[in-house]
Amino acid sequence: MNSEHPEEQDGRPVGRRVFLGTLGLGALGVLAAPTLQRGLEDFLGDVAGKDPTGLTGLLPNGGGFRYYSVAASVPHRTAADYRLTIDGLVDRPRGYTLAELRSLPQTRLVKDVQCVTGWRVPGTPFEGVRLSELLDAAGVRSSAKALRFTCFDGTYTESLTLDQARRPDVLVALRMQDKDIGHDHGGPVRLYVAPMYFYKSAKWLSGITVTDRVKPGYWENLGYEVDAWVGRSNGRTDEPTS
Ligand SMILES: Nc1nc2c(c(=O)[nH]1)N[C@H]1C(S)=C(S)[C@@H](COP(=O)(O)O)O[C@H]1N2
Ligand SMILES: [Mo]
Repeated sequence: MNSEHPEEQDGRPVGRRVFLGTLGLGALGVLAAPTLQRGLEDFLGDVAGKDPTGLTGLLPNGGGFRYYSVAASVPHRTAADYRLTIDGLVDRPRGYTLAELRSLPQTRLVKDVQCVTGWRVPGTPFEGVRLSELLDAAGVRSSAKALRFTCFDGTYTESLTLDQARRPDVLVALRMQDKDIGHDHGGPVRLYVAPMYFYKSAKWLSGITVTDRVKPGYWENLGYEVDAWVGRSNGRTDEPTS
């Protein structure tokens, strides 16, 4: 067993809490997908960790990424019908089309992607609009403390504190791996929270609501940390490589 896979360590409290929480939901789709996926992921994780030759590029979802969705099916959105709404404790709530987001200044980051289950994709380029820029444009009120993110899969949610959201390495991402983000990776727009585990990077992003307190997101309600700093949360002790 690979010690990079914290969920496999017997008695690890977070993993067990997550597993029981998932069972408690009784939703077969939610339980089945990750469970069936795990065996393959262990294999892929080992390959990604030990074989630098690019073998993972030949596997489904090449480049080392695993496909994740807690929703059984997700509608497709294009430039014609995509909207991102910013509302809540702001002076100027509004919706953005994809063209409007593309017309704003774009920031490019190249960092490692790290899933909490152990797999990692080093040096992945993401590009998009700094979340801080959208917040400034919306005029965040003084009573605001946090953000709640919603997705057009209808199920997934995420959260950040306002301080976290204002970091320069947090993007509303339009491009990943130097391509427009495709549907499977959460396109046309996903969140990208570079310093945190990849579950914070909500796919199919459709709503940002400014709130007066943190409302834990989907995985956080099932036991994962709200402050998901890579290497400093979820029981991991290793440090990120960049
Ligand atoms: N809407 C949505 N966003 C999501 C998820 C999800 O299930 N639904 N899974 C999260 C997790 S746990 C990971 S590791 C990444 C996976 O992104 P990928 O499918 O592009 O590899 O998306 C994150 N964002
Ligand atoms: Mo993940």
